Amino acid sequence: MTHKITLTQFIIEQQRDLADVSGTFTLLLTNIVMACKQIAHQVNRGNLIGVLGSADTENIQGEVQKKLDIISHDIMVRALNWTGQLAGMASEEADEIIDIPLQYPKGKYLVLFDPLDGSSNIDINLSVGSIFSILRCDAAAEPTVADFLRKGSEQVCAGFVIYGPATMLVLTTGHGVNGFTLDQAIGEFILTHPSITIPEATQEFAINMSNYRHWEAPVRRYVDECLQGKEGVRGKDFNMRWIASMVAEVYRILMRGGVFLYPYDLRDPSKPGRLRLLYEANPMALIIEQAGGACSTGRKRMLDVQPESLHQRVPVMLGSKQEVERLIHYHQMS
Ligand code: AFP
Repeated sequence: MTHKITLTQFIIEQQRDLADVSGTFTLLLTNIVMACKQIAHQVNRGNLIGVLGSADTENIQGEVQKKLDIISHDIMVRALNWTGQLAGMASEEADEIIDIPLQYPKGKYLVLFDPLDGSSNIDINLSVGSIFSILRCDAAAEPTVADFLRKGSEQVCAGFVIYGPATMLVLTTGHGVNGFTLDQAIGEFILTHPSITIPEATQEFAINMSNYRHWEAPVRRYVDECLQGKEGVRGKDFNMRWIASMVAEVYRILMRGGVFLYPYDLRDPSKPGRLRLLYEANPMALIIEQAGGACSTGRKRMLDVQPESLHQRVPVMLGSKQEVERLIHYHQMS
């Protein structure tokens, strides 16, 4: 039987090659992954335990929260706040930053997360996921929001778990991207997709076409040219996908290439996009770049965007490098 490399073995072996990394980081990652296993269990049992449907509350985004949004948030906070590895947390489901309770020691990391991305799909049994981002925090006192408002290029780790037909973890610590499949029989994530790389070219784009009238001209031009197919300037036909679950779109792109767009939307200037910078766009941008792709707002490399608020939204274009570079070029020409 071939030796199965567990996530724990992988992390420890990878950390050996990195200077200045204590076991604290490995333990933190282990605890985040434990939380995701618990979320996977809740998602998988769904209606059997009455956790589907709306919680009849709203988050700071003004979006109706699903019961599983709140359950997943609580699981993540409870899995991490006691560990002594964190200085603080931030969640899509919490208006303010989450302090570490006084009875617990503090650590040198910040974790920012979307506990259940794509949750509008949970009631129709489509893939959803958890997204997380880890920053170092050397603040002596209690961290403030300012400690969280760091460029994506400062992340020390980014990952997501997709709760789909298989429960999979995709992870980067800045040294490539690796995929792990949850072996339900032993409750361990097993390395199944080492050194993931994204094809530079693609014939598949993902966008919510119903917003066409609200897009800026460069995005309309890009999509129009994809739709013109081989008779148009692109000289090839394109396929379209839209799952309305970013983790699923990003995973597909990591596996076979493609481009995902949630662009600037002219409807509400206060909401320059739907996706949130700190705990959706930035972790996905680090993963995509580490896999050889690109991620941009259309006008700026995502990892270079200076955050201005905790729940700030940004336009997102990510995936196969050639397509993102074409989109950037169209924005530059506009
Ligand atoms: P939810 O978590 O509210 O389902 O939003 C998911 C998401 O943030 C992202 O995962 C999808 O790509 C995008 O929204 C889907 O947006 P539309 O519903 O507007 O297509």
